[in-house]
Amino acid sequence: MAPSADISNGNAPKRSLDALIVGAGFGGLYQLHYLRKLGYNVKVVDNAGGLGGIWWWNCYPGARVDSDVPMYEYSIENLHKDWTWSERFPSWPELREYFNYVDKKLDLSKDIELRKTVTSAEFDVDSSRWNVKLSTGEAIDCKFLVLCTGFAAKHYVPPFQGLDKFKGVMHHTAKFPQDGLDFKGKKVAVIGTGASGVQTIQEVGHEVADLTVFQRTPNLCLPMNQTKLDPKEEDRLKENGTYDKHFKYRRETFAGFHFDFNEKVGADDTPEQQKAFYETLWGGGGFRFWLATYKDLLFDKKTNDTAYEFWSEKTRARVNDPRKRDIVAPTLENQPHTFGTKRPCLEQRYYEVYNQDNVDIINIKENPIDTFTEKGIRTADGKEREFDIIILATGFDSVTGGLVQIDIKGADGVSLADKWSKGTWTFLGMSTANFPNMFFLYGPQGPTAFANGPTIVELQGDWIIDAIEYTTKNNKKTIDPTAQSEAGWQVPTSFCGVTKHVAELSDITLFPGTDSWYMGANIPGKPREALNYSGGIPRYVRESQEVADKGYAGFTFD
Ligand code: N01
Repeated sequence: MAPSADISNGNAPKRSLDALIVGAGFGGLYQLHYLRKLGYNVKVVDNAGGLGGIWWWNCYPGARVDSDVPMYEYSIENLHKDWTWSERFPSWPELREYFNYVDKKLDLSKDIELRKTVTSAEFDVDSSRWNVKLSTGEAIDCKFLVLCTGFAAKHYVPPFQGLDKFKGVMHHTAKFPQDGLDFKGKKVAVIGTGASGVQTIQEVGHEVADLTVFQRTPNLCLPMNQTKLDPKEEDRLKENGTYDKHFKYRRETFAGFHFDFNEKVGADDTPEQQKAFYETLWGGGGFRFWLATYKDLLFDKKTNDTAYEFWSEKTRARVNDPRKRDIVAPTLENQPHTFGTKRPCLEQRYYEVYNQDNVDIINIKENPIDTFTEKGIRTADGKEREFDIIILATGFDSVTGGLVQIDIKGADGVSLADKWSKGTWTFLGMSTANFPNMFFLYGPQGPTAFANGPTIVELQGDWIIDAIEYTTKNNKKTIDPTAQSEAGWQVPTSFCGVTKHVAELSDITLFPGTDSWYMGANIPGKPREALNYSGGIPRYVRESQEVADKGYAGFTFD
């Protein structure tokens, strides 16, 4: 369909599209490629200055992905054949290069518009189309709106007292300067010890004059076991079908990796056997100690305790100073939360950083931040520390924040933000009632945070593309889930064979006992709820496919 000559409110020409995709990360590019192949007139818009979604924004020192090669890449169009990673866990610059490679291979850029923010989208009942406005003043009307904004599109800055008083350099990790920062010889503070904080700390610790970490909750980090990859060996693995095998298998595992939970529960093994099993997982590196361990790790506190104790002993042995050791790696008696119910992150030399004399850590649960000052940060004990640079590694309004920050109004004129203000409602984690022809992936009530990104992006991506095709081929103007289907969005667990709703399912795990972004608990005032589908990818795919196979049961068509 050619652009129409209508004039929008901003006096810019109003364009008509079959589909507008928001976000140029893994999800958005996948949608663009396949919808375009099917003949749709489609564009991607993204507020970033380049491709890669979160990997355009996440350019803080040491940022790299926690999924090992070849998990964090597309499995489509033989893209892997002509691409070689240099490290087992790729860094952000290499991830960006990968996106540029994919762009060239699939000729994507001609349909991608960067540095444009979608500010609003309103469904027009008369035309059955979405009216979308961009930050540039442009307007677009489209039949389908596909939100590929990821789970971390809205960063979070806590309302610290005096925040605007600080005269030094201050950045959030997700808004880091694209041309970097010189940390050499500087007095630096890092607030937050999630994945972003841990990676920043271990990267800058050796070059700063002085580093102070403000930690509220210890991160139960796992060894990354980073290695350089040999291109010849990678070629061999591609040629002998290993990559293809991994790509197939990742669709069949709970979390979309090339490993899966063990068939055993913790109680099946003696303490000695447990220890030997844990050693193997630990040595394997990556998320194996989390997502390839006993299948009741996230259900049974007793099993969980054995994992925590193993982690604690391993980690405490690496930190020399007893005070710092107790802060970063508490013993089981003082454990901050059950293991794995808050996202562990992978580290390379994180714990050794605390053995440096120029690095200190403050437990802000005991000694909270009182106020930011012109020169630094004052804590509750009255001590003011001076800094040249403060890094806020304080996370995101995760999963829902990136969606509801866009002013999206559905068929009944109610905004998505209002609809989800007291809790999130979706069908299959990809659609929500009264927002016809609108789909989202890697969002709430899908496997999102419990899944390797590219795996679930391809699976949900295919489902959404099929739903769009079904609607189009059947000459329907709209597809919209019913309120009943979203109310009944069942989330059975593959562990216990019990069928429960999202919240009920979550209640049988150890997740609700932990304050984490998985539960929306990191943002003051945000409803506390299970934001992710915890039944695992195979079950999720089966259920979504059943809906499609039954002619999109649970959806209405107009
Ligand atoms: O954010 P986080 P992140 N006062 O929410 C602390 C993915 N990711 O950007 O734990 C003081 O995990 C907060 O403390 P607490 C990955 O999925 C992946 O690090 O709430 N501190 C916490 O320590 C990850 O899980 C990669 O008590 C405050 C930190 O800030 C997700 O993104 C790399 C505070 C926030 O940690 C988010 O990671 C980066 C306050 N008021 C990100 N508020 C890789 O793949 C919050 N904090 C490697």
